[in-house]
Formats: sequence, structure tokens, C-alpha cells
Amino acid sequence: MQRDRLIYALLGIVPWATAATTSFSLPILPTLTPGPKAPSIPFPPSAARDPSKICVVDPEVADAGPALISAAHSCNNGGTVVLLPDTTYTIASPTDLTFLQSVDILILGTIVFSDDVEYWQTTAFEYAYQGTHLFWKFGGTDVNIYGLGIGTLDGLGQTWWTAKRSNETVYRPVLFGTDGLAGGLISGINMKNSPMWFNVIMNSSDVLITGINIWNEVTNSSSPPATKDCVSFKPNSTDIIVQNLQCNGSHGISVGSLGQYQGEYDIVEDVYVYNISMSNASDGARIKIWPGVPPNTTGSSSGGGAGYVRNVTYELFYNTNNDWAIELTQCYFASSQAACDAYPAVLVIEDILFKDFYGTTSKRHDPHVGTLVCSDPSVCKNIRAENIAIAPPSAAVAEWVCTNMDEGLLEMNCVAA
Ligand SMILES: *[C@@H]1O[C@H](CO)[C@@H](O)[C@H](O)[C@H]1NC(C)=O
Ligand SMILES: *[C@@H]1O[C@H](CO)[C@@H](O)[C@H](O)[C@H]1NC(C)=O
Ligand SMILES: *[C@@H]1O[C@H](CO)[C@@H](O)[C@H](O)[C@H]1NC(C)=O
Ligand SMILES: *[C@@H]1O[C@H](CO)[C@@H](O)[C@H](O)[C@H]1NC(C)=O
Ligand SMILES: *[C@@H]1O[C@H](CO)[C@@H](O)[C@H](O)[C@H]1NC(C)=O
Ligand SMILES: *[C@@H]1O[C@H](CO)[C@@H](O)[C@H](O)[C@H]1NC(C)=O
Ligand SMILES: *[C@@H]1O[C@H](CO)[C@@H](O)[C@H](O)[C@H]1NC(C)=O
Ligand SMILES: *[C@@H]1O[C@H](CO)[C@@H](O)[C@H](O)[C@H]1NC(C)=O
Ligand SMILES: CC(=O)N[C@H]1CO[C@H](CO)[C@@H](O)[C@@H]1O
Repeated sequence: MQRDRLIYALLGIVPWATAATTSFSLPILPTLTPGPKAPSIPFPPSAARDPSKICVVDPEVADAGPALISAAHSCNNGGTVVLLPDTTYTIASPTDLTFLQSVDILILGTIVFSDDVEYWQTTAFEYAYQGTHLFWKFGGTDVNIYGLGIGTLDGLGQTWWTAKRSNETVYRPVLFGTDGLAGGLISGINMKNSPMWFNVIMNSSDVLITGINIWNEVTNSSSPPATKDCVSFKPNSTDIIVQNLQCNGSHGISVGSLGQYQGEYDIVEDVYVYNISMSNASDGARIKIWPGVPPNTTGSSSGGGAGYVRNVTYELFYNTNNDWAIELTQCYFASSQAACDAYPAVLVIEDILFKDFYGTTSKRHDPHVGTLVCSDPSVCKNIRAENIAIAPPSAAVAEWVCTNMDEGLLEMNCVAA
């Protein structure tokens, strides 16, 4: 296929002709850079790609998983994997893409994940860490994923939300996940109907996530979505930039929860979240850390984990109808504030900035619009808020529930719990 025709197809002007896809030139890919702030350590450069090394994922296969893996093997080390526009691919088996090395992936069609709930119970990639399950996982070095605003991931969430209603213990996979991704770009992708969280970033560093659009389509009003986080940073994720993202519904952009497991050491560091439009969510920006546990406790999975969350900035955040615009807690699932004060978190939070927050919360906690809870000042340092213009839907003055905070650093109207 000629490049011009591909570009027209991208624009939706020329309907896509399926089979005749053996040869075409790649569209010009946008140069995407983090902004306005650069990462603390510059991202490692992405190696040049060979424009003639193109691996089209066969649109005819019943299960695109093996076809995608095979295309990625063929195009690894300098090529580009293409999922064609105007094409629906179905991934129907666990797809391990953690071997990637200097490869681009163009998702220009729609990837649907089979909704065989029973099948995925035993086959999805499973992580002991918070029972996370994945249909597919990305890892490796220097991996750029482009959706160019048209590529779409569809988790067929409704089936899963209904299944969850009838069986509380059903595992539901996360729509997109990285595990061990060192250097990469995730861009221009529409993500809809996730069974569970939309994105989970684990064991990853030097990743730019930009231009992602997230929403759910509800077809059964008796089984509303229970999709949790829009983007969630899990252990050992550093130097991550998330920008220009729109999310409708969810639990917000979340660091954690972390510190759940005694004996583990979890790190989230140098995360910059910029220009987010969040609507209809339980939270806009969120950081959740488990408290400590009483001495002589062993093997706790309800707090006491060590590590730190350091240098996380949320800047330019538009809120519409979120229950809390900001929720920071170091007493996640504590039985009471007194219990949390008695056994403060082991995992330290420091150098956090919330800046340029706009919009209106939902009426859920009106006139309260956010909550910030530390367990002890010694493990919760330099938490700042600047230029926060958040209003509750009533005409009341916005109130922030602040507990154990250094209120001098918060440009907010703090009130006691
Ligand atoms: C904090 O992270 C931001 C964004 O990644 C970076 O620009 C800045 O240099 C980091 N600050 C420190 C002190 O490392
Ligand atoms: C809609 O959801 C309800 C409640 O979960 C469930 O009983 C029903 O079977 C669902 N309907 C369809 C068509 O899936
Ligand atoms: C609920 O889901 C779990 C996990 O898949 C499964 O082990 C269990 O048998 C299911 N229970 C029912 C009643 O279907
Ligand atoms: C991170 O990497 C470790 C070591 O390779 C692995 O055991 C773990 O499952 C990965 N993911 C998470 C969430 O810890
Ligand atoms: C995270 O990094 C720390 C420090 O490098 C290490 O001790 C820990 O095992 C890592 N955790 C995971 C889940 O990889
Ligand atoms: C914010 O992101 C939106 C896309 O969600 C984009 O249209 C807009 O230009 C971005 N604004 C800034 C200031 O970067
Ligand atoms: C946002 O989500 C709500 C609830 O799921 C839905 O009713 C609404 O149509 C969505 N809006 C957009 C623009 O996707
Ligand atoms: C929020 O949800 C309502 C319906 O619940 C919907 O009308 C609205 O479009 C959603 N807002 C956005 C920005 O998607
Ligand atoms: C029964 C037991 O192991 N008690 C120990 C609990 O922890 C304190 C302080 O760490 C020790 O002094 C006790 O001996």
C-alpha cells in the first residue's frame, strides 16, 4: 500500500482495503516529547527504526495474540509492528510482550479482548501484588506504542462488570500493563470498557504516556462499571511522565496503593502528571499508602511495607464531577485515625506537589472537595499544594480535610476531619 493511501485511510477518507496490505510505507510518526517539564534524567534515546522493516499483524486470524507475538519477534531490533486501521483484532489468549527491544508498535485498528470470563480466570498473567491480572503485558527496552488518536483498546467491560456482580471473587484483567519496561512511549490510544483498572505501570522507568483517552460505555444499567484506576503506578516505577490525558469515570490517577506487604520495599519516584481532564471519577489525583502494623506482626498484607514515594507532581488538572479532587492518604484501610497515628506508615511520602487544579467536584462530600491524611510528619514530608481552584457544586466555600499535614505548605482551606 502506498503511503498516501495509508494516510487517507488514517483520516477515514478512503475505506480500508483489507487483504492488499503486503507492502506500504509508514505514516510519519509524530515526535512526542514530555512537556513542560523534562524528566529528571533525560529519557534514553530511541534507536533509529528501519523504515522497510514492517510487520503487519495478520487481520484474518481468530486470535491476534500469537500473531502479535510473532510480528513482534520478526520486527524486534529496529522494526515496526502494524495493526491495520479499520480492522478489529481479537486477543483471545495471554500475550507476553516483555521481550521487546527497539521496536515501534502502531495500533491503528481496534484490539478487543475476548470476554470469556472463565477462560481468563486461569490464563491471565497473575501478580501476587494486589491480585493484578493482565490479558497482555509489555516490557523490554525502547518500545514506542503509537495509536495516532485512532487506535483503540476495548476490554468488553460490560461482561466483566456483570460477572463481578454475580461473583465477587471473579478476577478481572487490567486493560493495559507494563512490567519491566525500560524506556518507551505509550501514545494516542483510546481505551474503553476496561474490566478493571485501565493502566498499570509496574517495574518500569523512563516511560512517557501521552494523549490517552479513556471511557466506559454502559449497556446494562444494572451492572455499572467498577473499573478503578485510570492510571496506576505500582512498585518500582520511576521517571514516568503522564500528560494530555482525558478520563471519564474511574478512581483517578493513582500512586499505589503501596506499602501493603510487610517485608517488601516499593519505590515510586520522579513521576510527573501534567494536563489531565478527569471527570465522573471517585478521585482526581490520588496517593494511597498503607499504615504501619503493631510491633511483632509478621507477614502482614494489610500494611507495614517499606519504601518511598518521592518527587511526584500533579500539574494542570481539570476536575468535573469527581468526588475528591485530591485524595492523599497514608492511612489506607486503617481501622481509625488513632490506629494509624499509633502505627505510622513505614513507607515514606516526600516532595509531592499539586499545582493548578481547576474545576468542580461532585456533590458527594460537598462542601469538602479533597482530603489529605498523613500518619506522622516524620514519614510524610514536603507535601505542597499551589493554585488550587476547586469548588464544590453548592455555593459553599471549598473545604479540604487535612490531618497531620504541614498546613503552611498547602494553599487550601484546611479543616479538621
Ligand atoms: C522530579 O521529577 C521531575 C519530573 O520527572 C524532574 O523534572 C525533576 O528534576 C525531579 N526532581 C528531582 C529533585 O529529582
Ligand atoms: C444486567 O445486569 C444484571 C445485574 O448484574 C444481570 O442480572 C443481568 O443478567 C444483566 N443483563 C445482561 C443482558 O447481561
Ligand atoms: C467465582 O469466581 C471464582 C474465581 O474465578 C471461582 O473460583 C468460583 O468458582 C466462582 N464462584 C461461582 C459461584 O461461580
Ligand atoms: C517486578 O519484577 C519482579 C522481579 O523481576 C517480579 O517478581 C514482579 O512480579 C514484577 N512485578 C511486580 C508488580 O512486582
Ligand atoms: C524494587 O526495588 C527495590 C530496590 O531496588 C528492591 O529491593 C525490590 O525488590 C524491588 N521490588 C520489585 C517488586 O521489583
Ligand atoms: C492538554 O491535553 C489536551 C488533550 O487531552 C490537548 O488538546 C491540549 O492541547 C493540552 N493542553 C496543554 C496545555 O498541553
Ligand atoms: C462518561 O461516563 C458516563 C458513565 O459511565 C457515561 O454515561 C457517559 O456517556 C460518558 N461520557 C462520555 C463523554 O464518554
Ligand atoms: C460524566 O457523566 C455524565 C453522565 O453520568 C455524562 O453526561 C458526562 O458526559 C460525563 N462527563 C464527561 C466529561 O465525560
Ligand atoms: C513476644 C515478643 O516477641 N515481644 C517483642 C515485641 O517487640 C518488642 C519491641 O520490638 C520486644 O521488646 C518484645 O520482646
